[in-house]
This record gives sequence, C-alpha cells and structure tokens, in this order.
Amino acid sequence: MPILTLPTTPFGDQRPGTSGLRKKVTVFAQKHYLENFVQALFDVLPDATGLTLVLGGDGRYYNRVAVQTILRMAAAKGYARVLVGEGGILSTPAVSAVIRAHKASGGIVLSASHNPGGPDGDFGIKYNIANGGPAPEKVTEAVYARSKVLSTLHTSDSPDVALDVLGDCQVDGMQVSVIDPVAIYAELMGTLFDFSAIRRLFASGFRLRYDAMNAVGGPYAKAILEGTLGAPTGTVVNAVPLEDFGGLHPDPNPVNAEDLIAHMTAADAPDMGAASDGDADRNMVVGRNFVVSPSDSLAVIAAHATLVPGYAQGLAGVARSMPTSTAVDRVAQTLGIPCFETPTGWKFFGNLMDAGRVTLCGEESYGTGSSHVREKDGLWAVLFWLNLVAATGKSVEALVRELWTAHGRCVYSRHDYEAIPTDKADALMAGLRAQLPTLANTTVAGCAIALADDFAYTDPVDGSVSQKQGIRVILTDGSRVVFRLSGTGTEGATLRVYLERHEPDAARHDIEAQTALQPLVALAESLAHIRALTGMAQPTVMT
Ligand code: G16
Repeated sequence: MPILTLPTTPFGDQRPGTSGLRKKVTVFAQKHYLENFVQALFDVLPDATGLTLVLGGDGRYYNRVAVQTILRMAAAKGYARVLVGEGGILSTPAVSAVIRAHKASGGIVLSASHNPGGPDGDFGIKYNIANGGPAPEKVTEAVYARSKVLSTLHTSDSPDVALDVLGDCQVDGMQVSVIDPVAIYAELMGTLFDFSAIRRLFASGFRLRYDAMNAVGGPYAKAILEGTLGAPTGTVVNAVPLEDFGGLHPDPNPVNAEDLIAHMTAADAPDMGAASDGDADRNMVVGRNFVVSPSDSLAVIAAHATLVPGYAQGLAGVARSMPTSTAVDRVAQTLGIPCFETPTGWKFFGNLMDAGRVTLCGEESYGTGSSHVREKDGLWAVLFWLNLVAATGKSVEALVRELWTAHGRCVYSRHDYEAIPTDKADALMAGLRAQLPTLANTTVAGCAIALADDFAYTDPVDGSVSQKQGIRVILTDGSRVVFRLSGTGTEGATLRVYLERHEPDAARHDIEAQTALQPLVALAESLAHIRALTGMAQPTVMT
C-alpha cells in the first residue's frame, strides 16, 4: 500500500500535562486530532529505521480505533516493528516492562488513567522513551511546539490489523507482533517477589479482595494472583476490562472504590483489600477496617524492602513527589539512604532511577513503584504488601502502626476542588504567589509559618530546571499546606490542596485525619480564599 501524505491544520491545545495528552473522547474523535498529535510526536522523534515501538492501552473506549490509526502512521514513519498487546491492551507498567525487555526505542500508551471512560469520558495518549518511562518535559514540549505548526500527516491506507490474534503480520513492510499482554510483566514479577511464600500465605487461608475496577489490571491480577499464586477464584473482582469501566470511576481511593471499602469494613472482611486504576499503575492497599494512605504505603515498603528478594541488597535511595507526605523521608533517614523530593509526575523519577540513585518511588496520588520498570505499578505494590505480610506474619494494619510507632504518624489528606473555571483557578494561584515573599515568619490563622515558596526542581542528573511546581507553606512544626493545579483533568481546572501534620504522640495516632488537619484547612482558606474565589463551600473529593 502506498504511504499517504495528507494536509492538516494544527490544533492549539495539544500540550501534554502531568502524564501525556488527556482530553474528552469527543475531542480526540475530531478529524485528525489524534493523528496530529501522533504526527507531531513522530516528527520530533529520530528516524525510525530498524527501530521497535511498543503500543497498547487500557482498553477504554476509542482504544481500538486509536491503535489501528497509530499502526498505519508508525508504518509511514518507517518503524521496523511494532509490538502491540492482544486486543490493543497493555497496562501502563506492562508497556514499560515490554519496552525494556525488547530494548524498544519507546512506546505509546493509550490511557487517561483513572479518569472515567466511555463515549462521554476521557481518552489519553502518552509517549514513553527507551528506558520505559514517560518522556521528559523537553520531549513533551517539543511535541507541543511541533503540533502548533503541523501541516501534513503521513499514514498508510493498509487495512486494520487483527488485534485479537496473537502472532505477526505486516503493515506496509513493518512487522506487527500481537503479543500476550501479561506474559512479560508476569515473568518480571516472578523475579522480584517470593512467590513461594505468597503461595503458602494463600494456601493458609489468607483472604485478599482485589478490585480491578473493570479496568486493565484485571487480566494481570487474575493471571498472577489466582493463576500463579493460587489465590481462590473470585479473589479478583471486576476483572474484565470494559470500555466504559462499567460506568465506574476507575480511581483506587476510598471515595471511588467504595464497594471495596464496604467489604473491608464488614464483619467478615478479608485480610487485605487492594484496587488498581484504569491503566493499572495506581494502587490502593486496605487492611481490615484500615485504609493505608499512599504515603504510608511507600514508607512501609521502604522500611521492609530487604525482606523481599528483589530488594534484598538494600535500596540505593528513595524519592517522592513534593506533595507526598514526609513519612518516607523519616524511614530513609533511619536507613541512612538519600531521599529525593521531585515535582508531581512520574517522569521526574526516571533520571534518578537510570542513574542508580533511587530504587523506590512514590506519590500521594496512589502511585508506588521501583526501578524494575519506569512507571508506577499497581499490582507490583500489592505483591510487595503480600510478600511483606507473608515474610513478617503481620497484618496490614500492624505494619502501618509499626511505622507510626517508629517515626510518628504523618497525618495526611488531599482536598480536590474540581472543574473550577480556569480563570478563577489561575487568579487563586496568582493571589497565593503574590503573598509568598511576605509569609515567612508570620502567623496566619494561628499557624506559625517558617517558609513559603513556589517549588522549583533542579534535576540532579541532567541539571534541567522545572519551575512553579506547587506552592508550599511550611510551618515551624513541619506541618505543610501545598497548593497545585492538577495537570490531568479535562474539565476546567482542579485545585489540589495537600495537608500534612506530623503526630509523634502514639496516644493520638488514631485521630481522624480531617479533624487533625482542621487548623491547616483554616490556614489554606485564609491564604487562598477558596470559597470566595470558587464559590465552593467544600472540596469535591477528599482522600
Ligand atoms: C499522573 C502522574 C502522576 C501524578 C498524577 C496526578 O498519574 O503520572 O505522577 O501524581 O497524575 O497528577 P495531577 O495532580 O497533576 O493531576 P496517572 O495515574 O493519572 O497517570
């Protein structure tokens, strides 16, 4: 088939956010919208002769259409080979694993992560580089710049590839290999964890409920937990990926995974609960009647990492995004290893992992991972917890309480104000920025402020600088309020207010988080005037 060159006109709104380009399906379905972004990407990437690309997505609505479109454009770009998951499916961590295993030049992930799916939902696309991780800002900014001046598309008019048949075929001289989406990832997990110990744990009657939220994590969790590790059939629920996630919001937090929380608070609750998101890179871990915060999860994993075979040699260092609680910093200090504070976005961990400076990373947004791939990894985190429970004989709750006893509890919450008109959100942030020079050494709403700044990050590996990564207000006792605008929403702006207070007193470790954080909520309101500026009396989501 001939390669076609088609005229196009630029869209002005194709700037990737925290994690790729995310828009409503209706936006992506416009003529040439997806094609323009892919062409801008391919124009920025070097010559593809002899190179391999990995392609797959979380199976949401529009995934199959996008896969076929991208295969034709990849052929026109001149790739030698594309590895695509069966049915167009690959979880985000699996894309990362496949890129690394096959030494591919990169991969395209089709996902809007935890955002709802379906014809009226969201779709997304992001590029991962040869290390398996999200492209750094210099690449995403170059793609955006190119998208603004694009005038031609290159594609092929070859027919659709049979995505449901494993094996090889050709698209205009490019080899397309439809691969098992689970195999490479599952094999990697087997090299990291003590599968025998986890098998014995399940054999002893330990009960897990894993809610895959009708998303792409289902096939992976079924294969590994029920298939390899012998967990009873039915351990993984909502295990079939659906194009609209069954109408659910595939975001593993106590608000959106309310069914899991209901099971974990029932009289006959399983020993452990877990959930993963749309593309299976996020995770939530729950004990019996006990929700584990993502920041605490990272800290527990770091504290006990050497009990897990893949990490028995110890950790080079750890990293967390700036708004994530400082629980892991305290563990790192005890372990005598470095702890890095990066901006929000998994892409900022890549250089640190490539340089061998960190082994574990995590974020408050329900993301945990390690240098086994270059994405956060939901099922990996659950397997880590299972391995820790098997190795220590302790419950999920006991492991967290041990952390609190050793280091104090970092009481934590995130308040989201969603779908704010963009101009109002910008005004709110500008108002905060204007106050920054005069806040240090003052007392506001009864809180003594030690430092107030706009977080900037200099990558210690390549020296690149990222400015304006969130406003931090740090109190003299170490408590913090952080303000950021989300980079993953698709409707207006989402203001995130992150609240953290350290509670050293074990007698007060059971305090309800929202109660403990009230003084910080009052401080946030005094500084940002959220109610007045947005008209919203309450956050839309509190996690
Ligand atoms: C993405 C990024 C994460 C980030 C999260 C929230 O996760 O990969 O690094 O923490 O978004 O970002 P924001 O606060 O800007 O909305 P995911 O799971 O959506 O790909």
